[in-house]
Amino acid sequence: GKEKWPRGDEKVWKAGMRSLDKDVESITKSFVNHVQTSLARQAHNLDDLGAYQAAALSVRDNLLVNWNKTQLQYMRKSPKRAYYLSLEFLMGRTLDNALLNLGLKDEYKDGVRLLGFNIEDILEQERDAALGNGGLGRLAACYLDSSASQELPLWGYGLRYKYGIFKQLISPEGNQLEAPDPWLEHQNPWELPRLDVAYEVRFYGRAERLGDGSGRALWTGGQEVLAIAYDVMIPGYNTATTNNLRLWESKPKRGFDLNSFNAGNYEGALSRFVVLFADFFAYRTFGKELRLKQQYFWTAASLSDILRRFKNLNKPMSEFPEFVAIQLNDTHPTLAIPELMRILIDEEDLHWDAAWKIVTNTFFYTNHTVLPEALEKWSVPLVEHVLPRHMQIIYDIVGPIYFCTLIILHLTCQLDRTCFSSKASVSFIYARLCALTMIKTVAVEKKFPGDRERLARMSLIEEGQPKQVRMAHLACVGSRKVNGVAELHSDLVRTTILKDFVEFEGISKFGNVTNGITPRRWLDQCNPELSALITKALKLEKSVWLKDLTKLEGLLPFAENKAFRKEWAGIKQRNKERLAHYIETTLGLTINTKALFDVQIKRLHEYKRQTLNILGVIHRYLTLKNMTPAQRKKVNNRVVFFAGKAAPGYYIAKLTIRLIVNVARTINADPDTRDYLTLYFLPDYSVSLAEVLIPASDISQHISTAGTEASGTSNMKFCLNGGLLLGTVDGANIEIAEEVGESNVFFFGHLTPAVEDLRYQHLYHHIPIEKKCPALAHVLNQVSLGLFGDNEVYEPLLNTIRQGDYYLLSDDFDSYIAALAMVDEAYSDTEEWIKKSIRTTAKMGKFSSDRAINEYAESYWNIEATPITPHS
Ligand code: GL7
Repeated sequence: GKEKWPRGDEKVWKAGMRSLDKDVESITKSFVNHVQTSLARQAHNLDDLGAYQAAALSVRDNLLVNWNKTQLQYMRKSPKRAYYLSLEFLMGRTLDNALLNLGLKDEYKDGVRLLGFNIEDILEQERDAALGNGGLGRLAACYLDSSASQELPLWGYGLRYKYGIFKQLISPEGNQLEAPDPWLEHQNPWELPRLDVAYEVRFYGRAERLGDGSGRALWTGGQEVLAIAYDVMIPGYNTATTNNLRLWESKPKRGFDLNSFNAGNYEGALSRFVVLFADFFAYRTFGKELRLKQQYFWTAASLSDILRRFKNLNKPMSEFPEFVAIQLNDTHPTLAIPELMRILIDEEDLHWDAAWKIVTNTFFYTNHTVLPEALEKWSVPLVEHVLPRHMQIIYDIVGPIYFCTLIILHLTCQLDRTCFSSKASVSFIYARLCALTMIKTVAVEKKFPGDRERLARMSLIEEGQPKQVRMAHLACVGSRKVNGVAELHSDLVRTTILKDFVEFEGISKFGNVTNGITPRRWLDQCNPELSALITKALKLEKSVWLKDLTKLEGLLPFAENKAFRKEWAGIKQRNKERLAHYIETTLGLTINTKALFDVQIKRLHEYKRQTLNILGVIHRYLTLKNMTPAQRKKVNNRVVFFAGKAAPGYYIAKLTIRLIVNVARTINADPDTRDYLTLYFLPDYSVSLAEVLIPASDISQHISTAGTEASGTSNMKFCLNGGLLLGTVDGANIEIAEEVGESNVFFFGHLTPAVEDLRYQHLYHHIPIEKKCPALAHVLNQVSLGLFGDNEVYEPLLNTIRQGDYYLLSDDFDSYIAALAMVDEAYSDTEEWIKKSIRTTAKMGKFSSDRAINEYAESYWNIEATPITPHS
């Protein structure tokens, strides 16, 4: 029977419940209370950091009021829920966002002022939660904000890394140095340890098939660890809905490992897993086993948690996909597919086909890159070692395909020993030849008779030494639907990396959801003055347009209004001054704010072509040097900003940073040119730094080789803040141009379909760079000759262009320089420029992450908004 609750007298319970703070008085009371009882401090010894902690704890109390209501109502209404599995969540700071979403910004500002503090100083105390690398991790954070704001029942699942992405330091020579980011050093007020929510996760050991033809197996031995939950509250904007982000920490199962402890390896004995990999390519070069264990630890714990919640509903297992949708953010959580199969078959006693049906109706896979070097592959021996049962299951998924391949190739006698390691395995797979799934596989052969290459291409296992599991193929066959992150990228997914699967499974499985960004953080918070001006112009409540960003279109007529343009430009100017002030106080550098601000901020990567940008800057510098002083006076002043981290092992990317730093040193010191052109590399790029840089930009650069940047999301942030875009015809740039009109963006460079041919030409019909692109050759030579010091140091970087030029800098350089000139020309016409800026912001409605999350909810997950009633 069900226990009655609450225990005791309901009225007494209700009277004891905390309610939301609404006025300054209750806020100051709660603040002082936390100073006294949570921090054990007093008025006389409270600094800004302490004040931040007290403010954060009192805000957290408010979040928890809503969080509790939300979780209770989800439990009572039991709607279908979605789960967003992401190895990265790049949250940035929380306090300001929580205040905005709760609608308590002004009250807190007044409250802390009464107590002798300044809210801005308090906000500055918070460290970024930087549990991610770049766009993929920040996208996950924006989607959490939007899911709560759109009242969707969605939880995030991730890892509670002990260290965030490394802190980037730049040495005097211009080298990137990496320092750890122990972000949990001070207690983190935004998380709630759930020491009672714990699951066991196993690694290694032995998996033995039962040999009864059922496909079931027993997985025993090895090592077991515990996953412990930490919850992070995710408040929606202007709604009571407060969703959850559950992060897992690892703990040894029994006390701790005494052997390691005695050997002085205390840290190692505790949690080894929870370090962030500082690059989505990094796992290829080191720590592969650790990364595999991380991925499994996190997916296994998350699935256990999801299953426990589902079981509370008392529904038959077959209804699982009617209550649960699981989104795989890239292939990182793909082990969830064999893991759910394992649970359903080995623990829940389901038949293979019933289990496979559940799995393939539960998962959804988003691909975030088509770059071959970034597609995850796991070596078969490694998976066999760490996760022996999962390797069997993966083979059971591919088995029939394999079998067919072998039959087709008339090689049935040479059954691969590692593949079919036991008789039981062979008989199981053989049994399944007759099962339904097989009919499909046989259909490959029927549909494409004799197409051996196709079968090899489609296999989940890549031949070679060692064999490798292709995670994108596994994610694809195990999911209900697959999508890319911008129109062009989704097309590339359909026509390149998953082409065979499209032909086999039908195009309707392969969709697109163009990325989005949350306008709360990326406009209202980071650019409050612009937000206020927009509210005034639109004559709408801020809460209306911030939740329906297409309302920004109402700004279009204001482009023709001179007084409005003046206000608009004034805000841009003050944002430049804010950035200059920030740089002055943090780096001690003085920035010329009467100049065009040109910004490229993103991870350092050859495909993103920061090199093209810096070579363009050098070209500009050399041109200025050749001018007379009178000629120079006619040139637009330009300040170029770079920021971004390079993966610690990525030599060429680090060399690019070094070149930027040393070019900056030379040209910023040159009295001939420094009034017209200066250059800065801002160290330690982060979400918080982006929030100061983006509103100050006139032009931002998104100049990847066509077809390589899946979407990009900072491009949307700049444009939302009235910065214009200089870019290639790639990723979401294309859709931005579609919205704002091509006359409001600066496009250049070759298009995606040309890229393959150009690369072929580089290889087989090489034209020396002096002939092909003299302007670029000249720039390269100046670097080689030591104009920026560092003789010889840059040769490996320059040689990537002189030889092979995989990212096509020599093909795009001339049109890039021409596009920069067009920017100059357009910027000279100030009024026209401001019009472009206003029109750009006005047409950014499509790129709200609210739109994107609703597309996932409707067309993928089939979940519905579940409003939370504040009083219950
Ligand atoms: C990325 C893409 O490179 C980027 O273009 C995209 O905007 C982002 C979010 O979809 O995903 N893919 C990837 O692996 N990383 C990205 O930032 C790290």
